[in-house]
Amino acid sequence: MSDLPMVFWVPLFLFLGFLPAIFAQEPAYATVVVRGATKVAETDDNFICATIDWWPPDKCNYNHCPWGESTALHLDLSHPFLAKAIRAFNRLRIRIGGSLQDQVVYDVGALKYPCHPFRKMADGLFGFSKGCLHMNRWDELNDLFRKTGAIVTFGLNALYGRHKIRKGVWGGAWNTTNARDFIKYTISKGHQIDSWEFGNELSGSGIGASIGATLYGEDLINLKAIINDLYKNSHPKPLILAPGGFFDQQWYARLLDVSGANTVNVMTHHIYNLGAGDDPHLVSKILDPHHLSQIAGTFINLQQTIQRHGPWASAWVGESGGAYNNGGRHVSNRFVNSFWYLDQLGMASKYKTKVYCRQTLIGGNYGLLNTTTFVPNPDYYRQDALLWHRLMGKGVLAVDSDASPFLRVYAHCSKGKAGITLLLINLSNHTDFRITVQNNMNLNVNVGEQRGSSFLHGLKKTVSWVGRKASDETAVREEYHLTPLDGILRSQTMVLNGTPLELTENGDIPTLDPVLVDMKSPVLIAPLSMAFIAFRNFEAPACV
Ligand SMILES: *[C@@H]1O[C@H](CO)[C@@H](O)[C@H](O)[C@H]1NC(C)=O
Ligand SMILES: *[C@@H]1O[C@H](CO)[C@@H](O)[C@H](O)[C@H]1NC(C)=O
Ligand SMILES: *[C@@H]1O[C@H](CO)[C@@H](O)[C@H](O)[C@H]1NC(C)=O
Ligand SMILES: CC(=O)N[C@H]1CO[C@H](CO)[C@@H](O)[C@@H]1O
Repeated sequence: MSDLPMVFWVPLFLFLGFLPAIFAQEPAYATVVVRGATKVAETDDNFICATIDWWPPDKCNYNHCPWGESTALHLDLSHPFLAKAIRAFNRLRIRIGGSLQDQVVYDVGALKYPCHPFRKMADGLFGFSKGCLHMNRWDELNDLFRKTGAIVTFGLNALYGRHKIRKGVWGGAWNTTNARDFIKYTISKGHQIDSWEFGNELSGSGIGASIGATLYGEDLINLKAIINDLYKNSHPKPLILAPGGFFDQQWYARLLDVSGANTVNVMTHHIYNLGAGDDPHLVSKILDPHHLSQIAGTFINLQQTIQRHGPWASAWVGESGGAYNNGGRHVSNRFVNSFWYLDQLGMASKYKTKVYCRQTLIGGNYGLLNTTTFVPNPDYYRQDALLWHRLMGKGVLAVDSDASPFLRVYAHCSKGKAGITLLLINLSNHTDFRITVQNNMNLNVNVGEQRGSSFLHGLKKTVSWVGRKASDETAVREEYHLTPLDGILRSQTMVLNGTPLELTENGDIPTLDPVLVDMKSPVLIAPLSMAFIAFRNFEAPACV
């Protein structure tokens, strides 16, 4: 290394610094082949979405009450970090919904209830009374959304006017009056709503309450008529989403059959594939490729159901928090959760999901922002949230790899520029992957290091290259490596290319800069790390 000029010492040091385990580990060589002509799916322009829930501060599980003042009725909308965090996405989707949404009444029109927040009620659904949304609070929420460019989905109260007919099953007609008055008010105020969702977790056997698919389908025909009437002068009209529950093949099929062509625009489903928030095995499930892949079956079955029963509809993940009952304490808001979240984003988009809503933007243990300080947790920056949003375009490409299942690989068209971006997730705790990336159209895009040649040699080439010709964008690729601070999986601080990500003194989101690496060197992925790798000059006709 002594022959390197001074100018190269800094990048070399950084490069070594963010791959701490590199000399200690056995490398594994792998080849990743991207099929640049084959688009397997396309997401919405705004794929990343986060939720705001309705839980009151006294919602507790496992002797812990992690919501605080973080939900739709309580959230401090004037907190400067909140607006900055939303605005940084330059169009974050926000879905307002959750378990209590079907017990929300809107303080508008002929409402007969006094406007009280949720209160503990032993025999209430989920242990709470009805709760009420004041219209001035609704206006304030919309002011925040307008000034931050958020794209809003709002979940309507599908239990309004119904009653319990037997344990866990609700019946009777949905009383449309309150929702209609609310939508009318919303339009009169000029609040822009991208989509109205009907009900929360009432599908199949339901969570707390369920409704038969036939009745639900009929309600959706009524809701469609209301939307068409109230928005008769608007083009396009807001979308209708349903049912915002757990996928149940028969129930979803029936819903599409009964509601009929073009009634439901989006079939939403929820994912909590890590189990209960107090499961002591959350971390091992997150790092287990077999466990992560199990949910693929749900994505595939949902696609088939839509193909057969409602090809006019698309699929969104309307809510997904990993672990249910508020998420896992010291897990869902830590670095390690990003392995799950990033992988979910990759898998969901590969299986034709248009939008993915993370539970939550703020609140519970799974918030992207800290509930009390509003400082971003690791997942906010992760692949999933901000980096994904900035780097991954909507075209999803076919990709093959000969690596072990512990290396997870996803390929997208780059966002807003030429070429492709790979997401690589290394779930192994001891294997460095050295990856040669190839284009099946042009098998020598990245020649990579010859197997067996020394890593230092490759590194030296890489570093000196950056120094000499960094302006030639086509001969370098951009790499964003994500690791936990001090190598601690449960760290709350995410490290990007060796630099811990922290808000600036003004509470602004830090810049997320790549390192530039010579195209000819292999891609190195350290154990238990993730990386986005952007290639500019990658011939991908599917992306044009
Ligand atoms: C529906 O709810 C409204 C109040 O929002 C109430 O005035 C009306 O009587 C209800 N309709 C039925 C059929 O219960
Ligand atoms: C939020 O941040 C505070 C201050 O850093 C910390 O003490 C607290 O544990 C964080 N909350 C969560 C749920 O991580
Ligand atoms: C990797 O994980 C296994 C099982 O979880 C553990 O036994 C082993 O010590 C770990 N290796 C390293 C290098 O951390
Ligand atoms: C090929 C490989 O690296 N396999 C290892 C991946 O990591 C897991 C757990 O960290 C090991 O059990 C595998 O042997």
